[in-house]
Amino acid sequence: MIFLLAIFSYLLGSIPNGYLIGKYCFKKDIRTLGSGNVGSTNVLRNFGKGAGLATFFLDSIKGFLAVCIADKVAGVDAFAICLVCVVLGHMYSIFLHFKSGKGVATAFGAFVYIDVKFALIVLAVFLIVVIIGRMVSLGSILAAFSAIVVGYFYFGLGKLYYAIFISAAMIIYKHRSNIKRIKNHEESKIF
Ligand code: NKO
Repeated sequence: MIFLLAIFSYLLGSIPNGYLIGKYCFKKDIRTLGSGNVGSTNVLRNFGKGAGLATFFLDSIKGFLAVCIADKVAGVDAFAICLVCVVLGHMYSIFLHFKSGKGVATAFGAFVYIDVKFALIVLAVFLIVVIIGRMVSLGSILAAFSAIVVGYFYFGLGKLYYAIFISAAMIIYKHRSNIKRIKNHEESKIF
């Protein structure tokens, strides 16, 4: 059962909302624009607020739904695994030749289901960094880092924490081109 839920989560995560919105609403391939990322920041950058918000909402829903369904069907062990799978699906989509998003909105949606207070702490870190640093990527990287630190104190060592750790570490890894740009003072400032 857990295996089926994991596959389902990966496929759900693979749905490339940002790419689909670009293709069907704007007749453009988001992967060829801006940072080339299919995430909501790049969609907002290129197609405006409505498209960016829709992408954020739909990408978050994928994370929320994957852990919610896994929890209802099979409990905490399943939803820890499905958290990693839905984020992996978003990052390495089977529909986009395994090159897609950075996992931020999808992990956030899953965090909201797992624990709203924990999600709000991570969101606060994201917002503070974005307001001060004026870079969404830096906000995402430090929010992911905060999830690793805060998650340890909040949930303690266990399957759920390991899943949060792996998801957040993957998010940071997926931002490596952003990290290079930040170091070279070349990262785009809002947005
Ligand atoms: O195009 O490379 P880019 O500059 O687009 O994009 C960098 C960006 C990629 O991520 C996204 C999704 C942005 C979502 C923004 C709203 C997020 C609000 C919640 C943040 C909570 C962070 C959770 C971290 C989970 C470990 O970074």
